[in-house]
Amino acid sequence: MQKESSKVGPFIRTAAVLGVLTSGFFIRENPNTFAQEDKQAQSFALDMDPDASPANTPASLGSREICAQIINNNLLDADEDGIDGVDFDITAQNIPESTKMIAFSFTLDYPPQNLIITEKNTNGLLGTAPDYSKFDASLSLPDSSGSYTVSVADLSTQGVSGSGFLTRIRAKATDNTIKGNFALILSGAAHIDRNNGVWPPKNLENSQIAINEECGASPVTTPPSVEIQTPDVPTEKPLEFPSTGGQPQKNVSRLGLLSIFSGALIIVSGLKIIRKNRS
Ligand SMILES: [Ca+2]
Ligand SMILES: [Ca+2]
Repeated sequence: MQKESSKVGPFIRTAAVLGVLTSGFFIRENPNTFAQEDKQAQSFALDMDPDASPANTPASLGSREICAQIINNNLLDADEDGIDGVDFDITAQNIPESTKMIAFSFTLDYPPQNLIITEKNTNGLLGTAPDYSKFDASLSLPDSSGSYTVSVADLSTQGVSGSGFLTRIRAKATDNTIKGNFALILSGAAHIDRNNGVWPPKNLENSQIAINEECGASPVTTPPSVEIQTPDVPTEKPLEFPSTGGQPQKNVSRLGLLSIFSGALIIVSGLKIIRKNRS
């Protein structure tokens, strides 16, 4: 991302900042004023077993499992998909046709003393868009920070609606796991439409990982830095950037998309910081 940003220069960074300021204004001044029923995804959710029948696919969702168990014993057992590791999905439900997705972003908070994120697959719902051309601005892997941000855009910008998995993640046990049930928490989640609109889902649905004990065997430990709350109020109207005029376009330029995406990333990052400061 830094490499791409350096190409687009100060103009784009200015546009991104304008986007943040515009978004912040509407979020503060117009909470819940505008009907958004047909603009937001129904949910972004964590599903701890993507393969349980019916399985999740890029364009459909099966059952949702809220917990998976790892037994850290160097054997393939419990709910593991690899030795002492599990695969889980971040899914999107009902992205509306009126705000077809050209990019998405979210942050996953997880217990760093227990898990390390080693792999991800972002060829989910966004990958079903016509002429999909992936631009992946996610943090690098492996990640052991306890907070991992995924951000992916489709440079073809034709958009996609519906339901499916957004990202499939492989997480493995660390060498120093602590027994217990631990929360996995989504924040800073949104999809971005072809008109530059940034739309948080109506609901965020979290999950848990059980380490060396059964799911539900003890109360869930939540990371102290994370405050669980309802999603942020969406922007009142599409963000407007000088490079695109804020109007729907059949072929948004690469430069324009990068400006949109940069602005959106800063927005969701800023909202996350605001939430953490409140807690
Ligand atoms: Ca499932
Ligand atoms: Ca094991």
